[in-house]
Amino acid sequence: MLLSGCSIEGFGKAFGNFGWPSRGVSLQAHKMYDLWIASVIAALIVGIFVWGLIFWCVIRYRKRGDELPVQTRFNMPMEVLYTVTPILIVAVLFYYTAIVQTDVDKLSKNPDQIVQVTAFKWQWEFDYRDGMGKDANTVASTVGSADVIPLLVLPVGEKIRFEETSKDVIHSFWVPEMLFKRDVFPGSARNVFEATLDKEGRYVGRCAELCGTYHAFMQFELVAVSKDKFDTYLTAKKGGATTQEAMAQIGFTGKEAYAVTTVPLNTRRQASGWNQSNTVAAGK
Ligand SMILES: [Cu+2]
Repeated sequence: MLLSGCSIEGFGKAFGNFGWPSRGVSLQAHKMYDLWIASVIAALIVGIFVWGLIFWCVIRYRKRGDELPVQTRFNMPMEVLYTVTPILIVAVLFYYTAIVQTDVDKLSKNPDQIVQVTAFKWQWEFDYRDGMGKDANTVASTVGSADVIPLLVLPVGEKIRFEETSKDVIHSFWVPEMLFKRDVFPGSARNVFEATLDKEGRYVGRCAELCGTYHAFMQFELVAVSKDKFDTYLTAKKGGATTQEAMAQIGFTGKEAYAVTTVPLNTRRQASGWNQSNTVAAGK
């Protein structure tokens, strides 16, 4: 009866989400979060039960004399218990993990939005596409630079298909608040995943695969907005507006037209650039 007032989310929040940043901002993230918290609860129950048994044994069977008890009593049932119990635990965890993973990896036939994520050393390009696959056309595009963090503006409540490709090495697309990352491969390997955002907001994104000297520069920002705002944004982009001009059209003006969750890292091009005659080598 006491437990009926609890929710997995409430329990997770009370304990700092057990290491996750939040419950996430997509439907897929919520499922992974719930699986994680439920697994922790199961682990705690097993843990408390085992600690109980240990302390009970320590007290109940403490030393009573110098005579050694029989060393093999109950050894067969114990061995069986030691084998069967972990298999059961793993089987249950595997079952729920498989369900959530299948769901997170599920691709639909008709996604509402298709965005191609192109990673390169050391920036991101986001292309809004008119269809699926590498032969579809780009209808609007945003590319980051050393001075401007690229924004990935997407609608909430719609199935978004992310198609990933890299121009050089392996990178990894990661929005911590989506509780999800996926490697971005060069060549013909095209990683695809789908997500449905359900919380408007601005979330930092990063490259999660060490890809070279300026790996840490590979940041972007996911801007989750309402469907109406997204349509306005995309129409403006299609009409030739810059990302910042299009952002202004949906109410993000001034500084808000740029990333708010992160800033470009200092390239120190002037201070430590190569091939410049009047500079000092880095480290001097
Ligand atoms: Cu990278």
